[in-house]
Amino acid sequence: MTQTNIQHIIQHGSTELKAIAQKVKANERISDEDAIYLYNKVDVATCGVLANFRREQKNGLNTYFNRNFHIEPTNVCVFSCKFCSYSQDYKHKEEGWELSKKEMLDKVKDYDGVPITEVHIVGGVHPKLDLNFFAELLSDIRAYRPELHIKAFTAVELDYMFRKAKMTALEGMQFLKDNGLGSIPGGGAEIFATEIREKICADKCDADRWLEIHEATHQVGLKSNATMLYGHIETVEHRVDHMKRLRDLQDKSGGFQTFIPLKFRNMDNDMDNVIESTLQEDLKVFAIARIYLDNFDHLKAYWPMIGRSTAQLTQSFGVDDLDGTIDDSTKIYSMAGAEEQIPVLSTKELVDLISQAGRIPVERDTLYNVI
Ligand code: V47
Ligand code: SF4
Repeated sequence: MTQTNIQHIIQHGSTELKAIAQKVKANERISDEDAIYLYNKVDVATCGVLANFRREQKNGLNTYFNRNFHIEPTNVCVFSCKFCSYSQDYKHKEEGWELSKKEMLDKVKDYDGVPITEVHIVGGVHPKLDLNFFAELLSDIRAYRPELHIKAFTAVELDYMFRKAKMTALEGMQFLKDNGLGSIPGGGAEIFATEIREKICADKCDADRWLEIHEATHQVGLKSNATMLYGHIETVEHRVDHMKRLRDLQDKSGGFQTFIPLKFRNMDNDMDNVIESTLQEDLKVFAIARIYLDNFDHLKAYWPMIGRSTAQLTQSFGVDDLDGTIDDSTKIYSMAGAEEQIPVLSTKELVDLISQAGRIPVERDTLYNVI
């Protein structure tokens, strides 16, 4: 079916579209101009056909999920990203929370006997919680449940910890790895272009530093993910530039596992005047990412943010990963107006959701080993 569809595009598309479709069919890389052409001139359904072809080349009919839970150590944050509905600055700490190491370890203990494989730890950048605090947290979790994979800390949190500890990115990553860190999530990337960062997240680490920390992560032998916050004030050129920088680093270091487009939500933040993207645009973002990022094995739709039915639909637009079963502590999205206000899906519900969309549910661990 996908063969027939792509052949149809090759026969009947515009000259530019034919050339793009031929590249996809031959498993070749598309250019930045090709990606911009797809955004500006090609309808969402056609982008979907091309993305699905690439998805099935890479992952067949499999859609991956994992069993994980989240810990958010604090929502106190020294930075002031305009899109963030979640952080409290340090002066207004009474509105914020801050968990002790014991409280976080107790959250891990709550999952005793539950077959989870990953804990995902991300939060605000607290001025008092330093590298040693988090290294101790990692080693406490590792000592308590050694087989649990710890995916923790965005490059933004790591940048702050390493600067305060006066360590290079490489030293810091090695230190955290030695203490039990298993991989790092993809947050904090937003949109790399300086002119956009200056407007939406001026005070946190810039693109070069984000990329440096991910490169160091890969150099010490750990994997990471990459995100892109889209659907606010960026242009399609900014999106392509963002993906280009990721694709270039991936060529060099090879440690990215998954790309995760994050749809901007406008509730209760300083960008509540920005209209959210349409479903068509969301699907195009996924599809073009799948086509463009030929050296990323996986494309993830984070279902708590976009909702269950859109998550089902994205599987026909390049997505092969729906993240996991997640408990309700993922406040960064619910506070910004995510579809799923209490994001809990049992493994059976997630499996059914994937099967209903005509895909094969495959449970994975963080490193995509099949369970
Ligand atoms: O960097 C904050 C985003 C990210 C809003 O690696 C918002 O597996 C939309 O990166 N609307 C942090 N998005 C979370 C993150 C993540 C999530 C799931 C899986 C993984 C992974 C990583 O949340 C931030 C920012 O881009 N965010 N506010 C908002 N209003
Ligand atoms: Fe802080 Fe992250 Fe929110 Fe930015 S997005 S203000 S770094 S918690």
